[in-house]
Amino acid sequence: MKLVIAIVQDEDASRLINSLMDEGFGVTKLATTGGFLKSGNTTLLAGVEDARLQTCMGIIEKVCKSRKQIATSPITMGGTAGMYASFPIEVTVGGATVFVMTVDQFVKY
Ligand code: 2BA
Repeated sequence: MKLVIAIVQDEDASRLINSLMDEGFGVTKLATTGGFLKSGNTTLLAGVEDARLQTCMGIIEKVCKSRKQIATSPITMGGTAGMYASFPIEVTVGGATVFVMTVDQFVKY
């Protein structure tokens, strides 16, 4: 069995959960925050039988879209004067950042 950890954009989360559950996958949703943009994203946990891993990955790839976002990057100016300014940068986020881990044991009590 594998544990799929998928970090996705909030906009894609509901559709992805519905698509996975329609195919019989169990899913847990976590509200998370990206370290770079400091904005909300969604992390899904799914325990998946090895034989169904590619089906799960295919659904994630199909549903999750990449999007451009504007982030603000701080820069220091003026050396010892210690002035700070920020400028906007465009980053492409997603579709999905996915980790696949091997599960040693899966138990439901
Ligand atoms: P964030 O950390 O908020 O990053 C959002 C997007 O900002 C990233 O999209 C990437 O395009 C850009 N970015 C991140 N760090 C950067 C940097 N140091 N300089 C310039 N641009 C940078 P994605 O790569 O698609 O990542 C989306 C979200 O997935 C991330 O949100 C983070 O929550 C998670 N993530 C990505 N890589 C990860 C990793 N190696 N481990 C854990 N979480 C990860």
